[in-house]
Amino acid sequence: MTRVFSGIKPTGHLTLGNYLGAMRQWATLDQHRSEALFCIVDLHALTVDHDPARVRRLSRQAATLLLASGLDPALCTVFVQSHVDEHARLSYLLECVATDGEMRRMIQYKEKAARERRRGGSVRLSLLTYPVLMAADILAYGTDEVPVGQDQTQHVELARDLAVRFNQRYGHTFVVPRATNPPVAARVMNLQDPLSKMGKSDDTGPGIVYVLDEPDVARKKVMRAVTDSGRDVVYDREARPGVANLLEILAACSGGDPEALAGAYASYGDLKRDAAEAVVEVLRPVRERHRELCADPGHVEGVLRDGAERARAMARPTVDAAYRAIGLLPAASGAGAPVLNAAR
Ligand code: AQP
Repeated sequence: MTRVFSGIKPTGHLTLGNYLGAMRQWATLDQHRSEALFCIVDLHALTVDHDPARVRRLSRQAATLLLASGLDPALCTVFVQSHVDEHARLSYLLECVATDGEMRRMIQYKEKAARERRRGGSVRLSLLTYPVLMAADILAYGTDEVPVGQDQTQHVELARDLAVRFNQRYGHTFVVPRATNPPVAARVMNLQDPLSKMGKSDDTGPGIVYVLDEPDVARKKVMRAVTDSGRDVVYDREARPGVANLLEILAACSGGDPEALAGAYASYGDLKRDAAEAVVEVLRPVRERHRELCADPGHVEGVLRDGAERARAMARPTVDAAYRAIGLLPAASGAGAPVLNAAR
């Protein structure tokens, strides 16, 4: 059976981009057709300036939202990255396989490092090495497929490269994974700045629809989306990025095709109204289920506890094999363990 792994980082409130680009496909497709693991990758949230209490709160909220979006612990494994030591254990080995140049070429690193510098902050070393930890997240589970939005495709490519390099140098240890993207909305753009991705840790509040936005708030954000100077509704990502973004959002929410939908609209106003309603409707059941789950925090905790146990058992054999393959001496365990020959 295909093994699928993907994760979500508790760096902010989850957005429409996270939902359409990743979470929805995990719930409607991936958990049914594969052996799937979905992870709150909290260690990744420490790569930028963070408030510890907020990371804890957002981690709980992200876990609750994953379940609210339809992930079913009977069908898949939902857990928190820091609860499974194997991720960090493997990450160090992969740092010994990755190169400094590879890390500095990562687009997210360049963008986020520039943003930290603009804010007057310093860039954490972990921001540079985070794609290696992400590779460890993926490779520890023998993952075949990684369903992600387009922004994460480069990091999955790196995981592939590291798997291949490790296998060539030290013997076959890792499955070589590949990224999969959703057919539409693989890159939902900021409604106020349609040339930038809608990101949960961005500063432009009105351009970001959060999964937990009240319907009126979400509606207003879509109605105020920046469009373009033209008047006719055409689907052209290059020339009309604002309108193209609205068409893609509408298509993703209503099941249509952005190009075909463009022909059905005579004005931007009508398109915005329909896109706004479609967004509100697609998020409504998630918000409602989230409210119910918040009333039972013990349930979410139990899911995460069981998930971590299952994940540990799945990751350990591969990570142990990587430790042996790369040349590290296995730890002797208990009475009767072999005595090491000091001469070798
Ligand atoms: N705008 C987006 N459109 C489509 N997919 C998106 N994803 C994120 N933003 C969009 C996908 O959501 C999954 C989880 O993302 P993540 O938490 O790992 O972090 P990210 O990719 O860095 O997303 P953000 O929201 O932009 O976080 P910050 O602001 O902290 O960097 C991934 O599959 C991602 O592709």
